[in-house]
Amino acid sequence: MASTAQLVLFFIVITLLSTLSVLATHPHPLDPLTPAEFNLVRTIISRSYPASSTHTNLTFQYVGLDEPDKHAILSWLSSKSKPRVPMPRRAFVVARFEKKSLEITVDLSSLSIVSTKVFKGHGFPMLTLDEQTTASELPFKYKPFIESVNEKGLDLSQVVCTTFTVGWFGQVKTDRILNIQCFYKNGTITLYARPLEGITVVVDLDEMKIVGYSDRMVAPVPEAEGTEYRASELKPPFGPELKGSAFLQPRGPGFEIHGHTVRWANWEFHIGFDIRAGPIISLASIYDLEKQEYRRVLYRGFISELFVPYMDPTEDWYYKTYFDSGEFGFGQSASSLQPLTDCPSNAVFHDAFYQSSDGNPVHIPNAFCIFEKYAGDVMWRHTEIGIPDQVITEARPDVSLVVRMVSTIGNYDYIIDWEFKPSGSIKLGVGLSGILEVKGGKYTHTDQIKEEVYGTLLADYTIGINHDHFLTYYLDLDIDGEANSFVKSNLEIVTVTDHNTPRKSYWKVVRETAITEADARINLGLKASELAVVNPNKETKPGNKMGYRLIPSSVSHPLLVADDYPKIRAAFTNYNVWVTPYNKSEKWAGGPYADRSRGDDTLAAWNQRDRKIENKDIVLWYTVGFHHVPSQEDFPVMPTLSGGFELRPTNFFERNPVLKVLPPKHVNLPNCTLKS
Ligand SMILES: *[C@@H]1O[C@H](CO)[C@@H](O)[C@H](O)[C@H]1NC(C)=O
Ligand SMILES: *[C@@H]1O[C@H](CO)[C@@H](O)[C@H](O)[C@H]1NC(C)=O
Ligand SMILES: *[C@@H]1O[C@H](CO)[C@@H](O)[C@H](O)[C@H]1NC(C)=O
Ligand SMILES: [Cu+2]
Repeated sequence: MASTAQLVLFFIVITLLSTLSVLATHPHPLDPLTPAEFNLVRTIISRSYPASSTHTNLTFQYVGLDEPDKHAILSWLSSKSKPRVPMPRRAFVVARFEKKSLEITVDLSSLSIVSTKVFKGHGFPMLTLDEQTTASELPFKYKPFIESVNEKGLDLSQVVCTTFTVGWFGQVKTDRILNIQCFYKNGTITLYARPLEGITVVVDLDEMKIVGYSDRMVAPVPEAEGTEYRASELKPPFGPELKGSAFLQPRGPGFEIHGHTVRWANWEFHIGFDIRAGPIISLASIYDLEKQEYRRVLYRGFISELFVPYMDPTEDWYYKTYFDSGEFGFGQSASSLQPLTDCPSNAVFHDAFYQSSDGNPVHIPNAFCIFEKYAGDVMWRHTEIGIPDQVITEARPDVSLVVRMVSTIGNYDYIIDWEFKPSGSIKLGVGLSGILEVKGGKYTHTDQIKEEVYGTLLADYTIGINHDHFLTYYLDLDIDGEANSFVKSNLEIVTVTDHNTPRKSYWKVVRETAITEADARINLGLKASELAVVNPNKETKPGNKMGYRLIPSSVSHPLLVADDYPKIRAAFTNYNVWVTPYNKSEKWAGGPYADRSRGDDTLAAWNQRDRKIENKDIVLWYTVGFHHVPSQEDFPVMPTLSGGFELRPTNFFERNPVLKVLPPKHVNLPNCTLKS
């Protein structure tokens, strides 16, 4: 048997070794925590909070990189010494212990806890998958639930239950509870299509026990028939037939990945991962062929929150107003991507890690894919027929680089793309797919419906409930430096009074620089204007301010009254665009503690300070929104509904940055002859 002293020594050696390997293999200060680092965090914290069989153990709700201050990263980047000296690494932990939320900062170099703070505000941390799994098993040992299932003639072994966050509806005291609803498999794997509608189990997560139960089930369980989506189980006829697709790169991929840094064409950026945010793109810079240097565009960007309110105010549905990122973890919900179907044949895959409730690292293989994309589009072209006896055509194919992650939050799948174009544009794509959250009803035809059902009858006894998806992006743009301004270029109609022209009107650009946060709260679609983040200290040769435009699409506004609780909690969706001064602690639009939050610590609340944002390090927040009226095509699995937006250079370059892209060389493909 080893003595205690030997064990301690062994422990120290092991930790030192893992620290060294961490430093040796992960030199970038924005790299996500490694499995070795997660283990260190767990070991260090368990010294102060040892596991016990008599009282509840500490649980790790969130563990992420406590990123160094921005100025420290920027000076690290500009340091001349190569290789650069690794920066100290810290982890930020949110733990639950004795019904309190603890914020613990761990220094991974000195192997110590730097600070511990008890969170005193409203709301609770992200739910872990482990506690959701444990909670969803509780009904199976709960007598009233078992009796309900038996009474209805259902087979308990075919029932599965999942967890639903409950929001906040004005309660003075909030407990850390969630709701459980159950579904009936028997003959389908599309469990969400077969709710035991009206049965709700309430679980207290800190006590891990059932504290409420109701059975209002009146409608039948929707049928299993027609809910299959696995190719192996579907019956003919099949079609339409697709011949498959391929993007051939006979000379191999055009990008390089070093650690977490990607270089492709004229772009360079860093890919991080966080249990809450999912993918984080940092330090995106583009090479300027004329200036012969990389110029920074984005310091850090990620999806900060995802608000999904359902539009059914009845007893078993009213609370369904999810914060998918802050409650369920967009990163925690990342799905392993399937080669050839989730990503094309030329994709390269990247793994990700997060921590489980007990602090152990969890591996997500193939959490990201990175690939060059050519969808047959044109980057730029012109045919010149104006010159006599000559026809000139120049065209270039549009190839881009995509970083993709898919987050499956229960029933829904979110396909998240970061697409980099050689022209300097960054396109942010959002695809919605997966299974609708449906409600069981008593109807088989719309003719029978005489009451409000809050959605669309999709199949027998199956109602797809109306809802929204709002994805709020955090975009810390650094347009050629940190000091930036937000400029609205309003297109205004001018009435011509000069009678020397037959024209009576035209539009002109009236530029307005936002001075404070209030000037940058924008609801899109009301006014013709171009929005840009510019560097007021940098201008092009002709004197235009260098900038990047926000080109929106999929804009929606929340359709709830101002004093409705979900609207108060999600007030960050009240505007499509906000701009705030950079503040390291303002990361989560829905507040750091989104579960059961009361809206007092959101982007909308910080923004009330109306801080100065002119010629400052600023953060742009943009919300991609969808109103979703379900339709029959969304059933049983929904064809991807796409949205997104673009960040596009505007006077950032002196001229078209892809002017000198050479046309691709001819490639001899087997069994392929080009006709000309
Ligand atoms: C705490 O964790 C330890 C070790 O992981 C385990 O044996 C013990 O049962 C846990 N305590 C409780 C109360 O769950
Ligand atoms: C389960 O499904 C089968 C058909 O797939 C049906 O015959 C059977 O009655 C179902 N059982 C229960 C208990 O609902
Ligand atoms: C940063 O943001 C937090 C949260 O809104 C706030 O408490 C803090 O005062 C801010 N810091 C500065 C320097 O504005
Ligand atoms: Cu939807």
